[in-house]
Amino acid sequence: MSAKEFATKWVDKPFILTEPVKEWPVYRQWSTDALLERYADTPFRAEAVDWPLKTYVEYMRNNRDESPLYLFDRSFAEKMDITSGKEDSDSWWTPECFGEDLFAVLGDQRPDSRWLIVGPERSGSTFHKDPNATSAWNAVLRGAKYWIMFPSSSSLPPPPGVFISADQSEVTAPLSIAEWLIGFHAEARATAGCLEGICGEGEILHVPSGYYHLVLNLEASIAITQNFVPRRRLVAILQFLRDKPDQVSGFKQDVKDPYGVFVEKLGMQYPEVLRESLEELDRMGKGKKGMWEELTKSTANIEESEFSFGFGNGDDEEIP
Ligand SMILES: O=C(O)CCC(=O)C(=O)O
Ligand SMILES: [Fe+2]
Repeated sequence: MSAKEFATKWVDKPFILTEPVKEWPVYRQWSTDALLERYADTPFRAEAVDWPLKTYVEYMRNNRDESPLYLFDRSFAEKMDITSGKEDSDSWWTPECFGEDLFAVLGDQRPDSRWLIVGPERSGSTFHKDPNATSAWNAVLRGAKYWIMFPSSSSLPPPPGVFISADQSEVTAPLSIAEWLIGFHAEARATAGCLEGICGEGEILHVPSGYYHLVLNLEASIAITQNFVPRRRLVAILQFLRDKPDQVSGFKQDVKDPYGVFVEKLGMQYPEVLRESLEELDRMGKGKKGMWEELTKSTANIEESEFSFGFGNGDDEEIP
């Protein structure tokens, strides 16, 4: 897939790419045993605890928990002394089709954006939308993950068994993944908009901004995920940062005004992009048809989907 194809046809659609991850050094090299050889004593974050990898792997191999503790570490690259990029020394990279990540303009002020994820079978993530209206990719290096996803907009209900507060600030999925599957899976699969699939070893899944998703590891898995801001979703991210400051997350304490800082940095590197996006935001605020709708109405997503994603067609619609 080219960057242009992604931007014009796929930016709002989940998909799986089967090739790019197979080139990554971490795909060739990583297994639980290989990681243990090098990082046995390195602590990684697993929910509320920091455990040396050897402790976590022992737990992972021996637990019988219904909802196993999940290793989810945002500082793995620093801890493991590895880097992302296209140099020979780099261990992984973002596939080119995803294009520019506009949060990169924030430099070291960007919010948390990448995680190492390790867990046994039955572990996973309950329904949520990704932070700050960002998009994401999730690359499976070992194991396999089952995904079930739903688009969101203010005119669509949340997935079956999922509840959101009136201001949308809280997504509550009160059940474990197993309980949700027993109680709601059949209903969810029969609900319009439901998408599901298995992302296997060496594959990478695109999570468009605003999509609800639940993820279940079918086998013990090792994955890397990264969140990003594609050009075609910039207005949604700006709107989120501006209008939902209490829900903004992942920024360091000293970034007091994420929206202001992002606008300032974007303006320095991409003045034209910023101007167009702010004009569009302004138009959306006034409830007129705007450029965002113009830009996106030709995408396959809008043509083929019966859903509205709320791109600037009135102030009753809001971008997730
Ligand atoms: O459990 C997983 O691999 C999914 C992770 C995820 O959805 C996230 O990091 O936002
Ligand atoms: Fe997610």
